[in-house]
Amino acid sequence: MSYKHIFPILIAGFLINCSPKENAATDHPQELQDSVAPKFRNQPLVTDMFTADPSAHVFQGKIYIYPSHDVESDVAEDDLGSHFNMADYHVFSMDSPAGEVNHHGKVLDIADVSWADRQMWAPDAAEKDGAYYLYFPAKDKEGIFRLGVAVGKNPVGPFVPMPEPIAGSFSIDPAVFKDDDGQHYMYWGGIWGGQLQKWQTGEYLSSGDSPSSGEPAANEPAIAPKVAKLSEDMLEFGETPKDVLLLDGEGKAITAGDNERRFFEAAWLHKHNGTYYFSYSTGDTHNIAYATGDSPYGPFTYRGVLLNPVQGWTNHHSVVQFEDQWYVFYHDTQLSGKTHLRNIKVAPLNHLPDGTIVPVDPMVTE
Ligand code: FUB
Repeated sequence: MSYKHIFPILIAGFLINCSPKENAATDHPQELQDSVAPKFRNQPLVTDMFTADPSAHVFQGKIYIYPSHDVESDVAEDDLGSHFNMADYHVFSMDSPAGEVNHHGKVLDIADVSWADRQMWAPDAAEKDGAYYLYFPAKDKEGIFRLGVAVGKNPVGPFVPMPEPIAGSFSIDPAVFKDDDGQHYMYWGGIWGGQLQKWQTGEYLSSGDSPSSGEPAANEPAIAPKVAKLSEDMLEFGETPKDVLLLDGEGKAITAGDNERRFFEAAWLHKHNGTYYFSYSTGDTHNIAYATGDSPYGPFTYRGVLLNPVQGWTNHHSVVQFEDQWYVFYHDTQLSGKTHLRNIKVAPLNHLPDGTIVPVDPMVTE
């Protein structure tokens, strides 16, 4: 991903891009500045630290959130997201989406993960038979992203990491879906800084320094995210990973040049009324898009945008049902204005009778 160049963000972008005369914010009275400043529809859930990539689940009747823990570090900003240099995970819970947010503290530190070297990116969690599993990406000592798993006795950890990454794992952003029959599936992958394009032969191939080098030609099928059943013990892939096929409305593969719709990172799966919804970030076009299918393996047909671009380059979400209402958890950069220092938020999400989703607009535009 190219996290260096902050997306010219909605109305904030308007301010930045204005002519000097229009942009003379200090010349304007406060009311006028307020009228053109970004208006956030929702407020940060956590304000005393930076949090991102919120994976939310209902365990034991409560909402648990597993986010990335964004930090400032001495690593220089680059187009591969090296400055997203996170080193631990914290867990949060809420009795309801409108309730107080409880911080359960640090549950895993990179110092305790023997194989991991840096960049603990977007995690997820799952429950099976009363045990809890925290899945996370990190770069190994060779600078290659792998997926790790850590095990806990309750949703708030602490989590004890396995000594090796999941065998055969690669790239970033693991998301775990439990189907109605109890089978867990992992979805993952991310192009550019997430390295998925380097694995197209099944082996890691350095594809050059540009974040997008190694991508197919614009008219070829886009790089596919991955899916695999998890093993019975939740610690391994239970099968050879498969491609998740994303199709357009005519049954054709979405192409690499279709930046508004092609997969970039941040996979998530939820099931509503028997339909599987695969949602994901389109990266450099900043949408959270969704596609539907009849099987957890897909193929999934593109249906639209679930969450419009947020303030900040990255867009990353999770979708969860609490009681009778669905919610989208997401992040933006309201607190910092910096693309690598994000804050998590939540908004209601609504499915229509025809199976489409009403897009959530994170900004108030009217
Ligand atoms: O938080 C680091 C990375 O930023 C995540 O892994 C991506 O999905 C993006 O949100």
